[in-house]
Amino acid sequence: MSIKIKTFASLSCALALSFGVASAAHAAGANAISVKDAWVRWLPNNLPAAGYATLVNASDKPVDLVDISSNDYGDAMLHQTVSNGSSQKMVMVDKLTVPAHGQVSIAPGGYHVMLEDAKHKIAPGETVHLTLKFSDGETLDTPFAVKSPAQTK
Ligand SMILES: [Cu+2]
Repeated sequence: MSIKIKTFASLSCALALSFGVASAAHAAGANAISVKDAWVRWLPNNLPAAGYATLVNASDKPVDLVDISSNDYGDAMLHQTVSNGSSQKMVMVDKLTVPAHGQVSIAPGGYHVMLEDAKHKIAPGETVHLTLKFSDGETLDTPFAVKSPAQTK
């Protein structure tokens, strides 16, 4: 009798597991956020690069970009350039809200993704990947086109 109960318990466990996988797959098919015009301004001599993109929210709720990571760079952080009188400085940004049915641009002069400590040689013309994590649980592995400063003029 006790063996029978054990078998039943592990079967329901397996069912719960497969349901979990199915609902995760469903959520991934209904992403609220999409990314367009993703590119990186590359600089020579291992200088930090800057990533830019436009985030589009198709849902009726605001969604925050809460984390950025990359297999191509040791460090990926969201920064904002702010004017301080005649000078400019960069500040760390914890989260960036993409408004409901709206979009936000990570663009030169405003926000940028600071990319430091490249893990391998990266050159213009290549593609790097940034993993963007959002407050609704979405994770987007996003290709960014690497461009030289001359290509972005
Ligand atoms: Cu920066």
